Amino acid sequence: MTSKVDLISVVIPTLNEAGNILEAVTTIEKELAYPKEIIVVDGNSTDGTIEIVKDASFCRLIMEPRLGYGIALRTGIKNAKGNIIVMVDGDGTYEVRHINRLVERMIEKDADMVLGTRMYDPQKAMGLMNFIGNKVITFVYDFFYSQFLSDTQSGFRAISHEAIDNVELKEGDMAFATEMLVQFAKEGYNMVEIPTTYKARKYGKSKLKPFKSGIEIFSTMFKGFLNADTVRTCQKHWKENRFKR
Ligand SMILES: Nc1nc2c(ncn2[C@@H]2O[C@H](COP(=O)(O)OP(=O)(O)OP(=O)(O)O)[C@@H](O)[C@H]2O)c(=O)[nH]1
Ligand SMILES: [Mg+2]
Repeated sequence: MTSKVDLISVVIPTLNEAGNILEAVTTIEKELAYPKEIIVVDGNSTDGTIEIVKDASFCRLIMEPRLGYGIALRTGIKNAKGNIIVMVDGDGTYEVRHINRLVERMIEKDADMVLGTRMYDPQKAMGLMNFIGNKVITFVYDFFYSQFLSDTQSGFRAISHEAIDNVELKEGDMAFATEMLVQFAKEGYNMVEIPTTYKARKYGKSKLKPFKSGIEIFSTMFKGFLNADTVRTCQKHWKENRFKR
């Protein structure tokens, strides 16, 4: 439960995002209306991302040479001082101007996590294969973990620091985002969504390897409910939380 804001730690993983990162961090610095720290976790970019972040004096740069989206986020979270963590990609695809809405909903709902869902985006900028993959993963996740999320692959989330410290997260790459949802459902943490938009990448390449990530995400979900008690526990938590959403 997060009922007040002391400090928000915005954690942004970057790997070769020189054409995207400055706009993302300056928008967050300007728009986020709460005490904040902006942490960029870079995986040894070679395209000038590091220099851009160093020049943006309001950012804290952490180097994480081990590759992987999950590893970068875990390192950022470990170094975060805020009671709320906002994670977002540094690739310019999320509407970071909506960051206050994530935090406001978190307080309003006393939530443990608020996700920005891209599924009600009128512009429909998400590629068809990513959209279908996301829908299938989300359907399986919601079914087994008793949730009603619409976009489990959203990387734009406000998270209670206390809650995330309380769960074990081991995934090193893209499945990290799903592992977090699995662990939060098991703990009975309250997760809600707000609509946000999705923009096509203007610079650089996606690091998502759909086949490898798909296998890792499905095995993360299946591993999670191998224990029959998990399904029952999640149903019980869902009933307890149903009026909070
Ligand atoms: N530090 C670090 N950051 C990474 C690594 N892999 C990806 N990232 C960053 O994590 C964010 C998400 O990666 P993306 O390549 O956008 O992957 P995605 O969002 O699943 O794919 P798209 O939907 O195509 O954008 C981006 O800001 C990347 O720069 C990594 O190994 N290390
Ligand atoms: Mg992305």
